[in-house]
Amino acid sequence: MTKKFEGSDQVSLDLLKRMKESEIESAFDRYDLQQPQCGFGQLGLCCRHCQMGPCNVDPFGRGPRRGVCGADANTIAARHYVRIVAAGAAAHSDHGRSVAQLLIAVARGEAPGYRITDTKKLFEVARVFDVSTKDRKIEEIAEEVGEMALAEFGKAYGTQKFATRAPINRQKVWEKLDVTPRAIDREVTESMHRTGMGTDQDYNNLIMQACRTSLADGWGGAMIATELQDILFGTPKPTRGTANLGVIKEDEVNILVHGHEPQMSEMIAVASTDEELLNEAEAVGANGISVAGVCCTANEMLMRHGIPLAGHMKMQEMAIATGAIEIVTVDIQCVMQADVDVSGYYHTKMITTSPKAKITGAEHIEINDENAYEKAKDIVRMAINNYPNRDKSKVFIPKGSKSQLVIGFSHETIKYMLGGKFRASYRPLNDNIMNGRIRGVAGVVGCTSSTVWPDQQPYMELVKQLIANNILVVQTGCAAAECGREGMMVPEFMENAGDGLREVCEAVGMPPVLHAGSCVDNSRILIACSEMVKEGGLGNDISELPVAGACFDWMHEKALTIGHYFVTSGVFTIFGTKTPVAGAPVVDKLLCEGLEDIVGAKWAFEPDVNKMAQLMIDHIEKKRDALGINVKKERKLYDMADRRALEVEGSTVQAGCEPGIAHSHQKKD
Ligand code: SF4
Ligand code: MSK
Repeated sequence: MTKKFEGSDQVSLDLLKRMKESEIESAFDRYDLQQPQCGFGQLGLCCRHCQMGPCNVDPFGRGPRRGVCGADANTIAARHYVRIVAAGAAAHSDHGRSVAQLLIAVARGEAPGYRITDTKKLFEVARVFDVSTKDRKIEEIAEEVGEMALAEFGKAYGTQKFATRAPINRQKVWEKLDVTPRAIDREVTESMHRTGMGTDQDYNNLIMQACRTSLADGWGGAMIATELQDILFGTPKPTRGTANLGVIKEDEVNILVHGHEPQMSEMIAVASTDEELLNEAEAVGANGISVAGVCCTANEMLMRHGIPLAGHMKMQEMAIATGAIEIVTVDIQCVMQADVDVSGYYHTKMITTSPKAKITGAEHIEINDENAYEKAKDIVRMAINNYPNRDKSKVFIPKGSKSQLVIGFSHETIKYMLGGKFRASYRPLNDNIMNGRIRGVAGVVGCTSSTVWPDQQPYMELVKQLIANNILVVQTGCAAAECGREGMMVPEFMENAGDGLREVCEAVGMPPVLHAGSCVDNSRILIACSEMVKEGGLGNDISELPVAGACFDWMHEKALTIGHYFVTSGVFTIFGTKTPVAGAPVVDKLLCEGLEDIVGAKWAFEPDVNKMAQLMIDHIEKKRDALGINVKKERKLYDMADRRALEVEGSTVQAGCEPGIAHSHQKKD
């Protein structure tokens, strides 16, 4: 049975009820039908890496203690763990590769419809990649930056260039352990090789490869995705937006964009403003064309253009079940195959757009760098032509289900908001942490899943407890979407913060819960942590900062990879699920205790949200004690010499992006 808690997501509950009445199966139904799920799999003790298997190990010692090849529980569980991390790294990184390819195409003039938007960010990335900017055209610089980024995936020698943005002491930890990530593809390939039958059979060595591979994601592929997307589409800055299923318009042509890469959704958004198409929409009786996002595509579009967010991962079927969607257009990752079935109950058409992600039963219209705008127009036109097929008796958009939110807190924006336009700086944040108004910072990120019934809202509970304890919260991914649609990302929500945090939020005019982007954008949090170290006063490494990371409800492999790169970067990280290596207590102990002595941070797995919050609060206070900032003392002012002594590399860009595209487009009279 699904777990049941107290909660209040009435919108999702109403939609699920409606689906039940219409005999439409949801992921929650399928989750129940899957019970009981395989115990060996849940414990990480199932191996099918060769044809002598599948093998499993009985954790109670009543059955086999080894696989046919002799692999024991530790090896099987650690190999399983490494493969999850490798798969997550592959997903984020392949996304990053597409963005690098697009940047090159734009620079060469081969991608009509796209342009370079943020030249400041381009110059910053050029600096990290040692690309000369002197007396060169923007396109030349962009092409070389794109080529350099692409080389990070397959270069024969050397390590990830973005890893040099970490504090020097963190880089030294990685060098000592020999986990500084090499080429991204190499780390993923090597992980697959090592975890095959008969190769790496030492759980310590395997977990070190998980460290290396996860860093290739966080400080490699995912960071490439984030930074190059900012160059192309703009670095997010604070924008007002709306979220929840109420953003779907009863009287307009509705297009849902779902997936992860902004390439497709950006073009759909632009095409929806085309005057000719708006005329066509009017001709079929619609009052305009509305675009809304699901999953991380929603986060990307919301924070760059204020395009509304319909829902997060576990709401994708519900969004279609409003009956008011003409087209769902998807690219990669977190798209449920069942969306085709739900669409089939309505007039809704489902369109796949990436050659990497076709779905049986969906129509495929490939969007590539050269044809993007034309194909996006075709898709919008299909939606318009489908509008007259909408069955009004099936439409159900819950009333009042729309929240306001403020989004777009890139690490540059946070710096700018705190320090001001002319002296963007993390100094005020560090000072407020040192004087105790803010106790620390928590990243509450990651997935939502159908293992958590919508009448419970653990992310809300966790975030409320953290801000009440004066911990500033930064969010990404579906966790951000969940809290955003519940109205937690407006400045007024500071009423729920502790006195100190509220005072700072009032002074700066920002919410106590900051939306920093999609799941690849966790790399923004890595940079923010590095900047905090660079600013001085909070130790010389990320592992000394009073910060913690959390994901209550991880679903995709990417989330575990994110968790592991945060731990390997020095951040205590806690997931609200059972440990994925429960059947191998020795490996679990390495993750949840041993890693602290090795990389300076560790994992925790705690399904009780109250205990989870307390563990994060305790950790932050422990770090404050270690820094000596819980003891009242004379303030140490850092001068330039002190800062130079910290020897930390870091980004210095300020936020900047182009004006947003309106989310709903109505024909001008
Ligand atoms: Fe079984 Fe070993 Fe083959 Fe895994 S690798 S399936 S444990 S024989
Ligand atoms: S979409 S990876 S459910 S955050 Fe990025 Fe959400 Fe997790 Fe997918």
